Amino acid sequence: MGRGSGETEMWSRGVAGPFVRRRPSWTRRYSRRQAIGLLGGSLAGVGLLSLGLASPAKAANPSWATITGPSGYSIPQLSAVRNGNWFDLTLQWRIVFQASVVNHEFETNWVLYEDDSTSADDLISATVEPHVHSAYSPYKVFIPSQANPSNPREVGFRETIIWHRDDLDTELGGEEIFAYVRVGDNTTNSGLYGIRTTQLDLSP
Ligand SMILES: [Ca+2]
Ligand SMILES: [Ca+2]
Repeated sequence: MGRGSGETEMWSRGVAGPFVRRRPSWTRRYSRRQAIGLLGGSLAGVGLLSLGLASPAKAANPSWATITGPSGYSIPQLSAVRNGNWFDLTLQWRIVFQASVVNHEFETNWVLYEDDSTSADDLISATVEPHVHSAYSPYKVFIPSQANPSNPREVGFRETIIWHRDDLDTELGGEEIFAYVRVGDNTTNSGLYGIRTTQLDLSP
């Protein structure tokens, strides 16, 4: 799975700048999926485990790279454009590598979640035809010195994938949508490290 309708392009930009974190919502809400019995907390927990983020040590930048945002942003940026019942979710991220690893092979992708303060976060797969796909975007495999020969320490990504409003609507009230951007060094079999993106407040 995971093909989706995403488009990928590689690009590079300048230095990152300041980022203002949104205030979290403290409003208690009940999961729509829990209410109608489709998805319990245990399933969401499986998603977290398979993400490899159950281990806190991995929910961070590795020593050999920094996952950052596009030009002007210090963390990956998630944005949405609504088209009727569908949302185009776009993720922009950039990975800044240590000079010693620019000839290694890496993989990167992202995974979409809905923040839930009262149970495990919901992993959001796309189940509505014709854009059925995994919550995990397809892996992009690359070698920095080949992906960006003029500046191999920085490789940028931009990807747009479609979700239906019914999949994004995981609870009563609005949704706190975010993603983890993940990177792993295939040359050293480092495992995956993940950085959380900005949060989108949607009302799908
Ligand atoms: Ca929530
Ligand atoms: Ca909702």
